[in-house]
Amino acid sequence: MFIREKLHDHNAQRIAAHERKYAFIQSENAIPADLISKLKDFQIAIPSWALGTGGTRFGRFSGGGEPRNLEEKIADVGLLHALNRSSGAISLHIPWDSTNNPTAIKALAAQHGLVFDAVNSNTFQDQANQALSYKFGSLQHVDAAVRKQAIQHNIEVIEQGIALGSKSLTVWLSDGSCFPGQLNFRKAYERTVESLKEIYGALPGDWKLFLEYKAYEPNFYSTTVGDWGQSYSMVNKLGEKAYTLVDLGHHLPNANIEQIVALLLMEGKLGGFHFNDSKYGDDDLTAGSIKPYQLFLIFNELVDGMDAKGMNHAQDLGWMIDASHNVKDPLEDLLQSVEAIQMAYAQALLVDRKALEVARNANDVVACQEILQAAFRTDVRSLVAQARLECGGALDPLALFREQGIRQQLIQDRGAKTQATGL
Ligand code: AOS
Ligand code: ZN
Ligand code: ZN
Ligand code: ZN
Repeated sequence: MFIREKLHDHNAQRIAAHERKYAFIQSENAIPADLISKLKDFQIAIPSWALGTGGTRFGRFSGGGEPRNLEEKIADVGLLHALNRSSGAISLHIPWDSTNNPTAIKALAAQHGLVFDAVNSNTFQDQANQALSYKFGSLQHVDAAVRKQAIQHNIEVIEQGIALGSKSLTVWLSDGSCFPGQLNFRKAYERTVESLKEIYGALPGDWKLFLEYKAYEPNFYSTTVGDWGQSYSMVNKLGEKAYTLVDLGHHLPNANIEQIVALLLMEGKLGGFHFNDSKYGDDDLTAGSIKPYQLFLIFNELVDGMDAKGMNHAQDLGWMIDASHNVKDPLEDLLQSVEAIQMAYAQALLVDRKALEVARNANDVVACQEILQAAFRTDVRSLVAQARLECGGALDPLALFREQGIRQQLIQDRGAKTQATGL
């Protein structure tokens, strides 16, 4: 469906304007020599569950043309990647995306230039064919048989991931309690760690385990992996392949996420991200749509911390989006998220770190703020567009998506009432 020549025409129409903007930013700023190549290397994995309109407990409104199966989800991510050349990976959720033909699925992904990012397990729902219920938790459950079932599920997810060439498992647990007294916190913690140890034991040598934390929801009194401290203490007990995963929507209001990120990174236990944005809680809105300055400040810590450790920005952490909502075309939304993430990254690469350190050491608070905000207030869209152009992507992916009537074509091919699996 995606037509290469159309991309060529699209870029040809926009190239003169782009070159003006790109020349301007270069004349006005000291752009690090490797900034464009860093942007080109930076890939952001797309979660399979964000390809359909998301739901809330109040309802779900499909926009039509949503992927009906894993093959169509891969095609959607392939489309995004063809447009922006920055979405070269897909993150699957098992059992929503289970396959009994991993070889064919892997080959299909490769045709689109995609690899498989972290695989996600699911012990927060009961599946139709499931023997025991997760109503009162999974890895924390008081009944060893339920824990065993949840452990076994995670091991199966690892096996599916191995077959697809994935290299990490993301565990997010809804385990916790809704009312005071329901749970013995200490025992729930210990049972969870014991269960995680068994899962960890099934990880191949070159894999990572990401343990995601979340303050609340669906449990509203306590969550067993409720904050970065709980996740951090658990991953430390597991071993060197276990890391904490930060989902930007999983904190209590006003948490200083950039500081959390800096410290986890310093401790060598930051594994990766679920990018999204929020006003209130785990809102899963488009990255950068509510608090773009916070996103920039997070990237500022990432660049600083990764450089201090000599880490590879593109490869050494897991970069994923976790978003889902009701009111936008999911593919357009993902294009917006990817661009917002790239812009925050580009701005962080522009920070004059030497000057910042000098200002800090002189306690020149005003200069510190000026240095950070000078980078944040730079319009870096032409830098991100240049990186896309050099990779064979579109100068304006969203515009090309619309010009090509891609959603209309998807509705034609798949139907107006399709609904992708997910929440
Ligand atoms: C849930 O709130 C978490 O963000 C998880 O990452 C979850 O697995 C994902 O949202 C898919 O449901
Ligand atoms: Zn998440
Ligand atoms: Zn979440
Ligand atoms: Zn979220």
